[in-house]
Amino acid sequence: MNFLAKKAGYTTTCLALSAVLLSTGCSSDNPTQNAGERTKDSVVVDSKSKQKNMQPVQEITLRTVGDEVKEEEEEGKPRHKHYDQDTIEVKAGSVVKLTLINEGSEQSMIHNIVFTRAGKSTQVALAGEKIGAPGNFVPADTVRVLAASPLALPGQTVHLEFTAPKEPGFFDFVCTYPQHYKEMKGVMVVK
Ligand SMILES: [Cu+2]
Repeated sequence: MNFLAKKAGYTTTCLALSAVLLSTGCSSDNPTQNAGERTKDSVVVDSKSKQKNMQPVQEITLRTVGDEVKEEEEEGKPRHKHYDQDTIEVKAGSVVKLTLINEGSEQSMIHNIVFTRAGKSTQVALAGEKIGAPGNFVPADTVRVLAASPLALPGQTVHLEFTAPKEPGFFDFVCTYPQHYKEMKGVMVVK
């Protein structure tokens, strides 16, 4: 935006404000104030045209449901632990704000969510087991691990924020609490 356009926009704001407040305090002589007010305008008035330039934010809620399968229930309706979605779609390069709600009730239903490179979730989970509880069962492996949430105890909710990869592709997600990776996993599609 060139200076003239900026100034024109600011003047319009001044006129609008003056009409409402009967204020004569608008002055174009103060560039700092001008810039500040333009920023506010951009968010409130001009949000649609600005959105293209902003990093998109994507909010995702995932629940962990079910407990351990008891032997007598295996034939009937299994209620083993799992994420309520096995596929997540995110926009490439977006800020992902993920909420993980642990709806399990048994003591061993401690969960997290760890995003890994495609096909690496089991490796990461097994490496996480060795790290143990002090390290939240997440290996310090920035090559295979993209992002990891804290652990959520039964009934707890935890949050994780990360930037999705810029290139479209597939990633895995998995719970790295010991032995949970067999049932608790899914795929993140970056579009
Ligand atoms: Cu788990």
